[in-house]
Amino acid sequence: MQKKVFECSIDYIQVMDENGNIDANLMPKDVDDNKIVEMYKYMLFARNLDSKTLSLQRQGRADTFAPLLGEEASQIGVAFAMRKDDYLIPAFRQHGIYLARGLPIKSYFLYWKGYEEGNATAKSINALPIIVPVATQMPHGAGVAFTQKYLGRDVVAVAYVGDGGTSEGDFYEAINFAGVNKLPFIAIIENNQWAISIPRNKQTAAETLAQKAVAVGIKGIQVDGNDVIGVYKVVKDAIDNSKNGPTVIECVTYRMSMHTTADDPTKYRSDSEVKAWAEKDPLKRVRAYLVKKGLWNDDLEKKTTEEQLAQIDKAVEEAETFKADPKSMFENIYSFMPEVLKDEEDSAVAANFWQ
Ligand SMILES: Cc1ncc(C[n+]2csc(CCOP(=O)(O)OP(=O)(O)O)c2C)c(N)n1
Ligand SMILES: [Mg+2]
Repeated sequence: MQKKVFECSIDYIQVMDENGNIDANLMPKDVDDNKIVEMYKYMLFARNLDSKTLSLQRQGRADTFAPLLGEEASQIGVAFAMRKDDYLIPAFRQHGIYLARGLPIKSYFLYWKGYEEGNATAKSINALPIIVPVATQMPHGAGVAFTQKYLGRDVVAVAYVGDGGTSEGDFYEAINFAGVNKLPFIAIIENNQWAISIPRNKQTAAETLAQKAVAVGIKGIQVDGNDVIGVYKVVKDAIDNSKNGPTVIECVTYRMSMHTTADDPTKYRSDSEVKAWAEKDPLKRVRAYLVKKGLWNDDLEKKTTEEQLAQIDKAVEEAETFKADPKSMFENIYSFMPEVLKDEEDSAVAANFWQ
């Protein structure tokens, strides 16, 4: 006897195409033109924050960081769909969603200047700190979701991972655990086509990354990650369905810039590839839509950018004049302070070495 015991397929969603045309059948009911303007402003803000951080890094005023250029929709769409009490578990390239969730910009700069105080504020927006070890945040995210379910709260944990991160055991373990326990967990795969210099096609033989969800018995869906409304829609649907269990959402996007400021992408990818993706720029299509409707123009773009840059400059100034409490580097490691660490703290204080 032979029979088919399982079959599957993965849907791809796009609500707004590259030219700013909307598929009315898929348009979420709660998205109107005002909301689209707000989404656009946040995408612009994320882009401005990104370019300012890059310029500071080049001047030696910020540490190395991972730019988000090109990935704005995969973050702002999620931010707009999430509710206030939902938890955000980022990786290391998610400053756009941090910004839209209300993280003070000063905190973001403090982090990239090497001060842990910058990370601590994430708590105030129900977010975990920036997490650099690839995919280790995923089991934490599943744990957060488990806690929320255990406490009977209607709260979802939304965790980010890169295309490269989906090859890590941590990713699989997290979605497997979330599936078994039907957790309110959403895994956002920010598939930007590259894991440093490893292209997506060297990452896995699987045709989509979303289908990894199928192996653990949960829902997987692919979305145009450069379409902010599409991203909003799939995340909103996943939140609405979170009482029934988790969802894996693959946002198909592109890292337009370098992996980090320590990387030179021209060494491993072609200009033509970058140019082709520039056509799919997440801001370009929304701007085209809004301009066509008379809701946006060059003057508004200039004025909004100036206002955003002024806010960013103020935050930079605050971060640059920040006086850290040196003891904080000893105090936030363990829930109690072991003797050996206390000795180190005492001798550092005695030597006054940070002066
Ligand atoms: C466990 C671990 N291995 C290796 C690294 C070095 N590393 C940092 S980012 C990165 C690639 C991540 O690619 P992806 O998951 O696609 O995320 P992206 O950087 O594209 O956002 C690697 C290998 C790390 N930080 N942690
Ligand atoms: Mg990647």
